[in-house]
Amino acid sequence: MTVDEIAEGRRQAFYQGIQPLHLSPLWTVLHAVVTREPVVKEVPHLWAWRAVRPYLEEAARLIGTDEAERRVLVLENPGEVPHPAVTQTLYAGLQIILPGEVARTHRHTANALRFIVEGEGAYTTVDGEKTVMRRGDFVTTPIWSWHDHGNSSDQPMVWLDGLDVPLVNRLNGMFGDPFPTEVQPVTKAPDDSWWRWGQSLRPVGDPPPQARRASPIVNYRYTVARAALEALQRQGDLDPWDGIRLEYQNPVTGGPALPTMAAYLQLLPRGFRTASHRHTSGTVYCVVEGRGRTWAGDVEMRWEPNDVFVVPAWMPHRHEVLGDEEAVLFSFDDAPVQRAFGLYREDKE
Ligand code: GTQ
Repeated sequence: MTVDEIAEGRRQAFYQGIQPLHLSPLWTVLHAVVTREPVVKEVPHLWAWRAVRPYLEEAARLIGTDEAERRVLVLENPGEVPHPAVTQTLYAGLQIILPGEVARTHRHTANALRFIVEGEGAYTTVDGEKTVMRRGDFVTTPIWSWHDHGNSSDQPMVWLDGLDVPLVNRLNGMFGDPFPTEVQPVTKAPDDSWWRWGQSLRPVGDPPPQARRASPIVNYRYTVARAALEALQRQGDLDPWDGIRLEYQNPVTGGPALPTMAAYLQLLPRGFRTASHRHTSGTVYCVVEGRGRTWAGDVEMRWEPNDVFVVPAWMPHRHEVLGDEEAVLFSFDDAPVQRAFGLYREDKE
């Protein structure tokens, strides 16, 4: 035995000796713990609407909302993330609600957002404010707000749910409650929060609802956000990496719509190809209009309306619009959390 082998043998014996005391040597794993860059476990993936839609319908035949509470197909990242999760910190799912159904009232500490993919006329009520939703609307359900969904239209309705569930669970912060009744009482006028806060006007003497650090606005309408994109496109200001990308803003703080999640609506003109960049926030996209492809690392994802795809944190990505229409993409990410702790970084090529 060489001197080195003898030394290594003594070390191994030492490591085994300290194990029962629940101790371990840092020096054998230091380079795996403090890495030069993030080691990201989530992988790029696209859920094609065409493939998923029939299973939503089948789920609706198999189970009712009374039993399921929320009838959702979770978009599970194929990588090694703590499930259910679409990235290390974010959760995404497609929720279907049939005419006449109710998804009963509850609240939880996870923040939630919805982006309406199909249908028109179902509603969400958030803390007493009822909003009737249409395709492309962006709806917030902040931490600890009572919310229920119902469909009083004559067609199924489908939306994308985005929640910070993996993050909240990692932080041991999950609490949840059922409301005493299935449907909560509606105590406010329809879209009350939009009229109070969404018009660059604010009610005098109305204290800004800052406590939850979330936007007071329940429903940001697609028609409004789409018109803003259109106006900016006419102006011709195109960001090489993002085209025209608007963030849904908390009008009280100027910050993100939810404390942990930011949401965006983005227009990429006909034939546009973005430059490549990467950032420490992972992003979930939902295609609203047009078709195209996105490269994330080596993976090419071809998309069309209602497809959902995920670009992992810190992975270089770029978009290209195909066909003869412009493209509109909704997206959400965990950038607010990263920024809050000084962790956000972006790398532009
Ligand atoms: O609609 O309240 O996809 O509580 C996961 C958890 C949706 C909801 C989800 C939820 C909801």
